[in-house]
Amino acid sequence: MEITASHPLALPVGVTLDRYIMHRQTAFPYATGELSQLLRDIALAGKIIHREVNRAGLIDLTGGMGVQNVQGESQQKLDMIANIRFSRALKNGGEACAIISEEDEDIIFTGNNNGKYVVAIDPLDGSSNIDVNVSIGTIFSIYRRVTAIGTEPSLADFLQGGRRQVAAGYILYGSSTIMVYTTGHSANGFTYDASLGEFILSHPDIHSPADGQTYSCNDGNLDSYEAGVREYLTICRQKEYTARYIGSLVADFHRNLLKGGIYLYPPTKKSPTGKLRLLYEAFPLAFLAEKAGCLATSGHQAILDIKPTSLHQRTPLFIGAPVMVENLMGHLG
Ligand code: FDP
Repeated sequence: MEITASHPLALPVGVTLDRYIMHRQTAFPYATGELSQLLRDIALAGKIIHREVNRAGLIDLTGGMGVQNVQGESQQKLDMIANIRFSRALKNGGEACAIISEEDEDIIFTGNNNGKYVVAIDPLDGSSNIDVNVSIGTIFSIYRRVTAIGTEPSLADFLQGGRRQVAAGYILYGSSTIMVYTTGHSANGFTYDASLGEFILSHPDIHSPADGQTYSCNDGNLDSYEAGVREYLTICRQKEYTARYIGSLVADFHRNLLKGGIYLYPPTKKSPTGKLRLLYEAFPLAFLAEKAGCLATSGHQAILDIKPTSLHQRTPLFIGAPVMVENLMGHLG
C-alpha cells in the first residue's frame, strides 16, 4: 500500500480532528476551508451534546416534552436540545445556508444566503434509548447547494440525491463518543477525549469486513416482514448467526461497520414504506457505508440511487457487509 502525504497513516499518532481536517484540506488546492469549518461546527455541537447526554439524568434532561415532532413521534427533551444545539452551531458557523432536521417540518433558513452548503441532520437518533443510558447518535449529510449563492435556498438543494453528498457521517454517544465521517474518499473515526476536549483520530481509513455473522433487526416486527426477508432471517438462524439490535440506528450501524454484519429495517404493516428517513438517516449512512466497502439498498435499488421527492421521505433500509446484503437480495422479489 502506498502511503501518500494525505493518507491518515502519514499523520502522527494523536491527530486531532481539527488537524486532520486541515491536513485533508491542503490536499485539495482549490478548497476554500468552508466545508472544513462546517465539519468543525458539527464536531463542536457534538461535544456539547456529549456533555448534555452524559449529565442528562442529573439535571432533568430525560423524559418527554409532551409534544410530538413532525414524524408523529413523542419528542424528548434531549431531542429538542440537540436540535437547538446543531441549528445554532450551523447558523453561527455561517457556511450552511439552510438545514433540514428530523425535528422540524420545513427548511430552516440560517439567514446566511452566501453559505455554499446545506445540511440534513438527525440531531439525536434512537430517541427511545435516551432515558435508559443506551447509545444514541447524531447523523448528518452535507450538500453543496444547487441554487445560486446569495439567493434563498430551496427544496431543490436538499433533493439532489445521495450521490451528490459532499460529506456525511455520524457522532455516536456510546461507551465512548466517536465521530465517523467521510468527504467522499476514506471513512475515518475520531474518538472524543473529554479531558482534552478533542476528537482524536482512532479509526483511520475504515474498511468494513466483506462478510459477517451478525444481523440487526427488530424481531418483534418479524410477522409483518415480506417473505424474502423472513427467509433470509431463517437462514441466519440456521447458520447460528448472532442477533444484535440496540434500536439506535447509529449504534447498530457502527457495530456492524467495524465487526461485519447487516442492519435491516424492512417495510412493516405499521411503516409500509419503511421507517427510516432517506435524507438524514439512509443517505448519509449509505454514503459512508460505500466508502468503507459496505452496501446499502432499499431492497429494490441502491439507497444512493433513490430519487428523493420530499424532505421527510422514508425508505426501507438494508445496510452492511456486502456479502450479507447480496445474500439477502437473493431472497427479495
Ligand atoms: P427511534 O425511533 O428510537 O428514534 O430513527 C429511528 C429509530 O429510532 C432508529 O434509530 C432505530 O434503529 C429504529 O428507529 C428503531 O425502531 P423500532 O423501535 O421500530 O425497532
